[in-house]
Amino acid sequence: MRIRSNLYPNGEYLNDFFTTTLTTSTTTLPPVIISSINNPYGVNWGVWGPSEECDQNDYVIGFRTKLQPDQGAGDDTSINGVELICSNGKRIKSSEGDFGSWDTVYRNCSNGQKINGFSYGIENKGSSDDTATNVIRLFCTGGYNITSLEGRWSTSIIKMSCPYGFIVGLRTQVQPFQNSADETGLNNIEFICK
Ligand SMILES: [Ca+2]
Ligand SMILES: [Ca+2]
Repeated sequence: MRIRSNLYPNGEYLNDFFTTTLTTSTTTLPPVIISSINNPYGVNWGVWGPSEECDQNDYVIGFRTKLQPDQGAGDDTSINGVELICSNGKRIKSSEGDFGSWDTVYRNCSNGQKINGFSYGIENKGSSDDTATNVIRLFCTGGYNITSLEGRWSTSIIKMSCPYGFIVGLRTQVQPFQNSADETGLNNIEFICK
């Protein structure tokens, strides 16, 4: 509070000589990884691909999945890949399995909403034809999910949300080609929140 002092009859005030510039410091929180790796079945076949991120200050606005359709009596793998689209149009993905095909379109949140979580559906281990990941859905900040191609053998669904920030990148774990043994394609996924 500025107090006019009688000691300065010309209206001068001591603080006038010490101009302070307030700097608003922005607290940068560290990135957080949210991952399916601690899934209840211990589904964990394969190796992790590279971590991929949107450009600085961009964020994910949509995605699509790569799905092998139901092979009937043949060996199934269900989801084989996930590709994200960033707010500047850049597309990012980590490793992908060999089977199936990509959704023909990207599934985006409406009105440029950001994404702050995912759900992950997996099949329990132990059948002679395991498939691992069957469902990946993303949560838009408006409170609804976006979906792409999905398999039908999920026996458990996990939901995970960013503790703060929004999804800006990913990494996927994919089982390498087994050469006609029981293939599973994509096993786990992690997202980077910033
Ligand atoms: Ca099958
Ligand atoms: Ca299989």
